[in-house]
Formats: sequence, structure tokens, C-alpha cells
Amino acid sequence: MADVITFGEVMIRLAPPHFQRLEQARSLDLEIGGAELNTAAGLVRLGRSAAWVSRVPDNPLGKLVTNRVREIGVSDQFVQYAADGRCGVYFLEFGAAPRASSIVYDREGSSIARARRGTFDWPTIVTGAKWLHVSGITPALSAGTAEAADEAMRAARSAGVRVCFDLNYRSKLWSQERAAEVLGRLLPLVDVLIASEADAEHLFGVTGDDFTAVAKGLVERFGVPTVVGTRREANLVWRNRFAAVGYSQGQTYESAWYEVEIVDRLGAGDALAAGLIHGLLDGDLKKGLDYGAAIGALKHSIPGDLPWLTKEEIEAAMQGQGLRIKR
Ligand code: KDG
Repeated sequence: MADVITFGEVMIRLAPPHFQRLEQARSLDLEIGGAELNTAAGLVRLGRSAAWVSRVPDNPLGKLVTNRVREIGVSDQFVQYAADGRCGVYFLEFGAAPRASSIVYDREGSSIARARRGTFDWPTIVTGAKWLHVSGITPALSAGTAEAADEAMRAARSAGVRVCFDLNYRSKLWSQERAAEVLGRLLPLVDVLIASEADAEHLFGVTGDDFTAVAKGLVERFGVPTVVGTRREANLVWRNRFAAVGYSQGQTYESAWYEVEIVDRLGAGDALAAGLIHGLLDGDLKKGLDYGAAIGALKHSIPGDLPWLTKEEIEAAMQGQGLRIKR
């Protein structure tokens, strides 16, 4: 039985080495990545147990993925090997200032996109878990995965399992109108929402002068008790300042800030979600923000989407080793 269940897609990621452009590539480095899997991996690295629920093709690519999932320590007990669909792929071109990084998705028709209500036995899957984590990517994949996400979240609530949801709006996957409609229906089922101020404004027109004002707007609109955000200060292609912030019951909390060198920022937000849930498992939002900021900051230094880190490294960063900034 796992402490945390996550639900989402994994893709094979192919990236040219040495900042090459995709159009000049002769070889591609292979990693795997998927927001909810990345979060499950972060939780395992922090000493929690996590199971990732998905659907992958019953072919060598599906096995490549689940081999890596097991390698990092995430349970694949609820992963279905499907006769239909395929393994999605994404191509990543690393930027170097002033050229931004970019992504090309090739993920339509994936096995997970063919999931629908009834594909997974959610009441059994969530039994005994403490948290369910889903992101806005899962319902963006298809009408069926939107139904399955809704079903998972309702089953969690009925079983007393709390729900963490990362808004994770991906404009390449769906329109603002469709995302606002589908996500707006899911958010009342959420206990902890991770959302950027930009997405809150773009999707729902919720605005404010600072994080607290936006968080209050989301709480009022959707009845979500707790809202968490990422703070980034420099936002350069290669360097940043990173922290976590949370709002709950009228109070705003901020973590320590970290100076980060960006080797690979993909999965940093998912790592933050892992640290957050780790703290929340002990019933402590501030602890969640502190762990979230530390693991999220460290993730920037690691190539690939998965947070190949140890709990000791994360806690050492929290104690001021590395590039933590005193404020
Ligand atoms: O947050 C990182 C994810 O974006 C990455 O792992 C790939 O899940 C992914 C997606 O849908 O873009």
C-alpha cells in the first residue's frame, strides 16, 4: 500500500546533446518524463512510498518506461499494459540565452489518452493511500482522461484520501476555454492546489497584486482550502532564484530561497509538489514548502525530468549547504 498515488502520462524524451538544435541533431539522449511520475519519484526519494497509475503500450517502449519507473523506486503495480495506443514522445531542444528552450510533442493517441471512466478501479487503488496527486496535464490528454481524473478524485474524496492538484496548464494540449471549463469542474474536489499566478489569470481571470491576493481569489472561487505557488526571481535560461509559497486559512507562508543554476528545469515544479506532499503527510504546510523548495531547487541541477536525489542531499540543502540564500 502506497502513501501517495499519482495519475498521469509518461513520455519518452529525446533531446539533442550540447545545446544542438533539433534540426541539426545526429543523436538524441533518451530520458523519460511525466509530471505525475516525476512527483511520485520525488516522494520516493524523500522516503515515502508512491505508486504511479497509468496505461502504457504492451510493447518494448512500454517496458522501457516501467523499467525506469521501477529503477527509481516508484511502484508500477497499477500500470496497465494496453494493446491499443502508443507511448508518447517529446523532443526537447535546450536553450542558451538568448535562445529559449523549446519542446515538440508527439503524443497524440497514446495508450493513456485512451483511458476513460471505468478503465481503472479507483476505489481499490486509493484504499489505504493518504494523498492522490494529479496535474492539469492528465485531463488535457482527452475527454476520457478528463473523466478518469474526475473519477479518481471523487474516489479519493469518498475514501478520505486528500487530493493535491497541480494546475500545470499546457497551451499546446488544449485551449484556454476548454481547460477553464474542465479544470473549473475538478478544482472543487481539491484540497491543495498548486497554481502559478499567470495560469490563474489566463484560465480563470483571477488576478491580484501578489500571490496572496491571487490565492485568496482561487480559494473564494473554487473553495480550495490551500494554494501553493512557485517563486522565481531571475527567470533566466541558465540561472534563477527559486522558492515556494503557500496560502492557507488566511496565512501566507514562504520557504527559504535558493540560487539555482539551470542544467535542466523540467520537472522542478513536479519535484516541488513531491516535497510539498512530503510535508503535508506530516500535517505541516510550512514543512512541505521548505522541502518543496529544496528538492525543486536541486532538481534544476540534474539532467532529465526525474529527481535523482537523496533525502540527505535535500536536507543538507535545507540546512544551508549549497546555494541557499539567507533572507
Ligand atoms: O513538468 C515537467 C513535465 O512537463 C514533463 O515531465 C513532461 O509531463 C510532461 C508534459 O506533459 O509536458
